[in-house]
Amino acid sequence: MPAAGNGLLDRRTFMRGGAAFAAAITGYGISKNATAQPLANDPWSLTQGATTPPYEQRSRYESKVTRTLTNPKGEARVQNARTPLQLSQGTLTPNGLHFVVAQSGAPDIDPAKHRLVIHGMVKQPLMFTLDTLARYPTVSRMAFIECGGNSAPMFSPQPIQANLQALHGMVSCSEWSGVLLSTLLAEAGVDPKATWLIAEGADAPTLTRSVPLKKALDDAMIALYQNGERLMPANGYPMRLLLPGWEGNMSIKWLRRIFVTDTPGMTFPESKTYAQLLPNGKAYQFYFIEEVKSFITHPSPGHVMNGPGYYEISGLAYSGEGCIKRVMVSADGGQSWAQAELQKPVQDKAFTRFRLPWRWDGGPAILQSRAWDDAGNVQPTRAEFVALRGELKAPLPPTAFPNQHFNGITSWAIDAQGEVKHVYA
Ligand SMILES: Nc1nc2c(c(=O)[nH]1)N[C@H]1C(S)=C(S)[C@@H](COP(=O)(O)O)O[C@H]1N2
Ligand SMILES: [Mo]
Repeated sequence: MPAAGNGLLDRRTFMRGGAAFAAAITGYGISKNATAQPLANDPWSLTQGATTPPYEQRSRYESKVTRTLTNPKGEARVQNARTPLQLSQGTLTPNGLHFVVAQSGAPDIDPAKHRLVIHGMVKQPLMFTLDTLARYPTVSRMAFIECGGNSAPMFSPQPIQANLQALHGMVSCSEWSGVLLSTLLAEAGVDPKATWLIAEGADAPTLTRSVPLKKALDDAMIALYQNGERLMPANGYPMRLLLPGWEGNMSIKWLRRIFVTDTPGMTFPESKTYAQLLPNGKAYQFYFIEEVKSFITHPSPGHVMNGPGYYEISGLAYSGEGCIKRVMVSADGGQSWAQAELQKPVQDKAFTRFRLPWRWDGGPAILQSRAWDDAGNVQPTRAEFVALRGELKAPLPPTAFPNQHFNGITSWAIDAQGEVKHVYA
């Protein structure tokens, strides 16, 4: 039941269990003493446990599972927090671990005083409070948010030795609930000549971005809840714009204004920070979509392989243009590929978890994943990506943002000692 070279196993026969499964997995759960000896009573089994608090905190043994911060003292410049994807499972990012980009910190907004206005080329300008928004039909959906600068270290000419969190940790996925922007725009009555809107946040630098009206009327949401509770302060409390699948900076947090117009704003951040530089010295002025992408989260740099034998290769795939259709995995640096199992449900513009059984023989291996979406896009190899979009001349620290929108294949090399390293293959 090998499915490809270097120990990749067929997911269908493997998942069914039976003799093949037993042969691969034997030994991990077996103890000679399991039946012979009663379990010892540890102290925690002998006394009353902790009191249930009104709001639960996770186990103190998990306290090292945290975001990494670029500006931990909150100096007057941008703050980034990266999600520990190598320590997570499934497809949903806990609110406390969602990545953050905040140009000047999280404003301490009093929800009772916050207002959202919609004006400009509309029949009827509107102003909303949190309470009035609650009267409108609510929708919920899974959606990833990815910073256009996520994976920027991959532009380095040599592979930067860093963990997944440093390389790809500026993407997270949540269930968002709120009101579709199209519902509010319908009430405002958009002028048929309008083509853009300009969204503005209530934080100090009032980050503004131009959004094509077409996207606003498609699946844009005024998000009020994140994984069932109100938004986290740093993720836009009490309301944010959510543009599923588009570069994160357009999903304006602490949203207070939507100005409907017939021309893009050409605001400072969209001409300076958020234009995609190309090798020929030109730039894409508006570059919205986070393209189809995947990476292996387990194993990944920092994980220690515990001797040869069975492992599950698992990772995340997503596309800003639709649903993930297929993920292929290689254990021999791209010479042969096997199809991974996709965790259901596979949702539009959301994380999809993929898994594949692997028998590591203890020798060198190069693990890669490659994703396809249902809009017909395929994730490029790094070489293909770099040929089109360029790379840097010199390596930069992993926290730099030299360029944006990297979606090429990521490669992890495993050596005979079981160390996992970032390589270009
Ligand atoms: N008002 C406002 N909105 C903002 C930002 C900001 O600094 N201020 N940062 C943007 C950037 S660059 C990104 S990538 C996303 C990140 O969303 P998150 O912090 O909830 O992950 O928010 C965007 N919205
Ligand atoms: Mo961003």
